[in-house]
Amino acid sequence: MAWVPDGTFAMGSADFYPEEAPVHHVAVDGFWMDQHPITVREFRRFVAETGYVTVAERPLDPANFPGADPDVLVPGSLVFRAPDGPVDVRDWSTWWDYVPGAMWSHPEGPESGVGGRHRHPVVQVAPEDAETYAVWAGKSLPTEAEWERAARGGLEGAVFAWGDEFAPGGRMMANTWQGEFPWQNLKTDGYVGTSPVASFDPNGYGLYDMTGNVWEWTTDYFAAHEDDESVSPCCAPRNPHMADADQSLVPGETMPRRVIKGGSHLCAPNYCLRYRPAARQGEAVDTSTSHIGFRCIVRAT
Ligand SMILES: [Ca+2]
Ligand SMILES: [Cu+2]
Repeated sequence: MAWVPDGTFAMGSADFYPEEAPVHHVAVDGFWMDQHPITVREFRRFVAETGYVTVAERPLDPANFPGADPDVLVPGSLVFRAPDGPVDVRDWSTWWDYVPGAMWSHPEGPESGVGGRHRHPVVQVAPEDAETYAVWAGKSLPTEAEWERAARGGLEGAVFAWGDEFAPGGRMMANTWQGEFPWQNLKTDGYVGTSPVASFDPNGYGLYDMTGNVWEWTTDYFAAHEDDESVSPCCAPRNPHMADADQSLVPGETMPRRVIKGGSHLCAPNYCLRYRPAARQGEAVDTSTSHIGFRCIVRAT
C-alpha cells in the first residue's frame, strides 16, 4: 500500500461536467491505499477462502423490477459491446448488454474467462462485493474525498492525476479510449479493454491506475457537491462522507446510487472525459459492469 498524507485539497472541478462543480476545499486524514485496483488473482483468493457469492451471481428480486417477466430475471451483469459504427451516444443501450451468467470470473458471459487476466482489475463487482472483500482483507473502501485526495497525488487543481497535459511528450499515462466512442477504438495506449494493473506510471503518491482502466467504487452516495462556506480553505470540512442513500435516488427509482471515481478504458473525449480525479458518476448499488472495480484503504486511526 502507499501512504496518502493528511491534508486539505481543492476537490471537484468547474471546467468539465456540472456534477463536479463547484471546487470546494476538503480536509482528509492520512491513510494507506492499495497501490492498484484489486486484481482477478486477489479476488479469486478471497472467493476461494470464503465461498463468497457475488451480487451478479444471485437471483434477482422481482420486487425491484416491477412488471418484468420473471423468466428474464436471471443472474448476470452488464457487458460492453462495441457497435459496428457510429451510434447516438445518448443511448447507452447500444453498447451495454445485460448478459446472463456474466460475473467476475466470466466477465463477458459464460463463454468468457479470465485466464490471461490474473493481473487485470477484477470487474463485475457491486459495492456489497467490494465491501465484503475489504472486510475480509482487514481494510475499508475509501470515501469519495479520500479517493480524490489520493488520485491527485499532491498536485493542487491539476486536470489529470499527473498534471494538466493528457499525454506529456506523447507518453500515454492511463488506459482510456482513443478514437470515437463507442465504435472506433484506436488503442493508442495499447489496450482495447482492461490492462494489467500498474501498466502506466504511478501518480505522485505512488498509486497506479487511479484514472482509466476501471472505475472504482467508493462508500459515498451520489449527491450534488456542497456549495457553501466550504469553498474557502479556512472552513474545509474534515473527512466528509455522504451516508444518506435517499439523496442519491433518481426521481421515480428506488435503487440508491454510489459514487464511482476515476473513469475507465471506455472513457473518451467525445463522450465521457472522466479519466480525471474530479470526475464522478452515480451507479446503482445493484449494478456491476465490465468496467467497474475497486481498491481498499486502511485508515491510520
Ligand atoms: Ca485503451
Ligand atoms: Cu466514462
